[in-house]
Amino acid sequence: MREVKHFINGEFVGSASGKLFDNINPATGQKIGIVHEAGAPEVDAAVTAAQAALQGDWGKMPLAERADLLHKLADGITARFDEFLEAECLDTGKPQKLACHIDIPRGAANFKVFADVVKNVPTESFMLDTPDGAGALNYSLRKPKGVIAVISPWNLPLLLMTWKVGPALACGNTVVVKPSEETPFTTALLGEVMNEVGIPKGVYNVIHGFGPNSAGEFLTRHKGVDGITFTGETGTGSAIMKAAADDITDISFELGGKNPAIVFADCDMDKAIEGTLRSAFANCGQVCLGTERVYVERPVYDAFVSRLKAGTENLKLGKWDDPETDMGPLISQEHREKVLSYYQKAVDEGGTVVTGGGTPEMSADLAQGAWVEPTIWTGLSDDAACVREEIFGPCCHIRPFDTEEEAIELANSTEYGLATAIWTENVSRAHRVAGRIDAGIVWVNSWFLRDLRTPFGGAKQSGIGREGGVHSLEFYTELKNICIKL
Ligand code: NAD
Ligand code: 6OD
Repeated sequence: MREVKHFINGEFVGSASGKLFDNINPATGQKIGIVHEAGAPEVDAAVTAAQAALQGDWGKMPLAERADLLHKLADGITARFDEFLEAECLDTGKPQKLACHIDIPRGAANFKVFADVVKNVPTESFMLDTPDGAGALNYSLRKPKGVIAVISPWNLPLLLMTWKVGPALACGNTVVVKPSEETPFTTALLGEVMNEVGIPKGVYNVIHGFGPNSAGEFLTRHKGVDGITFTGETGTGSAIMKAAADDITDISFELGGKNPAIVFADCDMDKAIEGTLRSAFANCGQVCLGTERVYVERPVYDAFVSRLKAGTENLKLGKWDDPETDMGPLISQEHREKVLSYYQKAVDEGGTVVTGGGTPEMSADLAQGAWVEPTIWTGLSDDAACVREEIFGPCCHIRPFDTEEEAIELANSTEYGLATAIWTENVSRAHRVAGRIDAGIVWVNSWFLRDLRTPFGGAKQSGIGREGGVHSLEFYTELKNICIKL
């Protein structure tokens, strides 16, 4: 049984109130830890420590030294790879097959990539003519924004948290992180590595708890916070935006999606099936970039449905440490209820269940877990709830289309705009269609293939701003122009 405390000013501390909550393994339903819940005093202590660190060694540290430390931090995560892997898999139930290729390596890489980006980004300069002929030189400097509040979700806990902490620290900021209440382990473990590699006290702080009227809300409303970067549901983004409005605090949001895949008849069907199996079912469908709507050109529609069904029925559900496991449980019983309510709605709305649609039989030790079957539907109307609303479970709806124009219209007919996958071997079509999709990311013949130098974020209700590569600097630094009259 783990006890998870806050990490404030380089030390693990409990809550003054003594408030605790349970941490549950979603695969078994068993309690695996107790977590301290932060109240306003702990949030205040964390923000104060982060402010002080900006004035101390961290604020004065040369960039090259800071970047070296972030490389050491990444190496420190890798050195404790198995501990991070186990912690992440116990918290989420996700299979090690996934976490050891995505969550943990990316958790480390996020520090190295941004340390290198920050060292190599130039700023602009302009010469201005002046009436006296002497001119003026303008140049820009990037300064850290200050204390960054990082609020992260449970689906890829370490990856998504470090995706924000990496650039924040690389730019010289300090952070207060509020991980999801469902997945506190790896964020806490990272505190140990921060101390091991010598990151100064107060640079990385963690407070645990919930959202409304708890650690999350206290943090977003704290006057010492200079920027809020958030990944999570669109509705939560709206609540945080309201909290941020009071002090005009800057925000960066990565929110929900209802992502389409478009499968053209000229695709390589093997690639399209393999890619869609991953995009619909990886992480038990709990990836914001995941595919929940699949549009397939009519000549290959039947073949696609039947091959995706066969692939889905081959997925092995099981324990995280079984190397054969393809899919774990959902994150919680509460989320399971939500996903199962959509499974019911699909039937009520006249959909055909191609496969799945219910709960699987699991062995006795997993019987209390948050398991659902990977599910495919056909035959739903375009305005059905399961076609419009983000479910965030292992399910997708497949619908035929006849023309490229129709496919683009269907793909764009959503209030979200995060990601789209296009499957075609026709290179002209790939460019043409990709250019017309209203989303932050379009993959052609792939999915979740990430180059961390590229802009990442969502259009419409899927987010505000872009992070990744130099784009992260727009949020994590304050750009200052200096004008020198010569
Ligand atoms: P969530 O919005 O419920 O919670 C995210 C975080 O916000 C948690 O730490 C939570 O405690 C906190 N929170 C909740 N209410 C808050 C409030 N009022 N004030 C401050 N903090 C608050 O999201 P989730 O259920 O953890 O994650 C799933 C969602 O995240 C899905 O909608 C998914 O699409 C989205 N997501 C988006 C991206 C992206 O890059 N666009 C990535 C991953 C997940
Ligand atoms: O790969 C990333 O950088 C990233 N932010 C992925 C988001 C996945 C959402 O679940």
